[in-house]
Amino acid sequence: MVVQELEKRFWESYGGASEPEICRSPGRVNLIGEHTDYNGLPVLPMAIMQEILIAFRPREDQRVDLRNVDPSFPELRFENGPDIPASPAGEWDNYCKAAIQGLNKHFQVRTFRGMDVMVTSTLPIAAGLSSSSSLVVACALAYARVLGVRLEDDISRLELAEILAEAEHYVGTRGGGMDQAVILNCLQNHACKINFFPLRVEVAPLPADCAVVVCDSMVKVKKSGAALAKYNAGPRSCALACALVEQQLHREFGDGIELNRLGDLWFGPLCLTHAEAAEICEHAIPEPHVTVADAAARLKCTPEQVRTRWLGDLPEPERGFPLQAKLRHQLTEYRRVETARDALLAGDSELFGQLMNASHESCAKDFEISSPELDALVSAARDAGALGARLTGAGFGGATVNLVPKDICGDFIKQVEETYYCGYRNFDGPAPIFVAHASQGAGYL
Ligand code: NG1
Repeated sequence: MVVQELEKRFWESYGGASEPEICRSPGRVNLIGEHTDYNGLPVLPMAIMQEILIAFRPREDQRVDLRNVDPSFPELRFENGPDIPASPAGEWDNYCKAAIQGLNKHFQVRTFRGMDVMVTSTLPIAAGLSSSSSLVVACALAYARVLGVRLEDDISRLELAEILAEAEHYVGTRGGGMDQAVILNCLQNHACKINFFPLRVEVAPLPADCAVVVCDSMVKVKKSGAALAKYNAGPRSCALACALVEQQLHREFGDGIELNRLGDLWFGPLCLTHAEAAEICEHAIPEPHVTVADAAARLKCTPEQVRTRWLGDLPEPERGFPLQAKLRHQLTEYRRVETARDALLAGDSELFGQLMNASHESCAKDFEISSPELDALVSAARDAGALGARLTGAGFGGATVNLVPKDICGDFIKQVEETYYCGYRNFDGPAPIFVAHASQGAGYL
């Protein structure tokens, strides 16, 4: 139905003789492993049925014409070329520009072709369900077809995911590769455990006795807007923590060792155990807060260099950056993801739920990406019988993900509706809660 409507809207809008092709790209919900991907540490998300669909057709010229069935998205167009200038932050054509520029660079495109695009979506926006990466992937699939590049023959799904993770930095976020990887590689009824550098995906079945329930906190997080700086605080603090850990490694093992990202402690040539990595981190950052001046003194550079190399314009808290807690979240979340994968394989939903709960505490207290609304929603969900409840995605708002025994799912939804939506938010519309079903990866219809 949605597809027919999309085709109809494409014809009405663009006319022409040849039929458009259609591709789909799902959203995703992250079950566990938050803000770890950009450090090269694993994550465990699943793709969901809510999706973006694109009808597209190549054009004879270089123009890319973007229209959306939803009238709140303005019609936009741009010229394809070697260096596509970005639109102001927040414009939705940036996601398509990111995809096209990424593929142009990878395939060293010289003949820049345009396309007509009509978008429709069942994916809530700015709810932590990765609508932005889903749009990037959908646009990339459309443009790949225009270029004559065949998915899986000319480019593997893993390769495309890696290219698009990098390409999405075009919009200004310094995200990792979780979203593009799960959107392209997930399997129906499964979650994906994803490792990075190099990208590897393994699937694990979801518990048969539980439902994955997503609750939107109704606090929008537009990463193209103000939330961008909040999100980037994660990668920036971790980059500085990584530089301090690298210096500790130099002290212990000599100057030759490079630590490009925190994950290299375990996955690089160092291949440390969890206990060894934890000890190095403790020695590297022995106190809770590190000021720019402290960091400069330790890294033997100027405060300006600390800013240019690692922190950018991140505002300095009065007591300094809470790097010790940020690092603790990375170390503990990595172990939780590993155990959560084992719990899935063993069909142990209780354990999986406990790990989700512990992840939320760590995200809230150590990584500081929760909000009063997310905490209230998580606590309402636990009171209503969730085995596990946590924020999902970038944080600061957006959605929570909950593991709920199937036999209490109806009552769970009713109770969360009453406590959070009616009680806490004073909202009397239909509660934005849904049971998420794990979808297969993006592709052509
Ligand atoms: P969402 O929730 O889609 O904004 C972001 C990053 C992920 C990951 C998570 C936090 C992008 C495109 N996505 O996801 O890579 O870091 O936050 O775990 O930046």
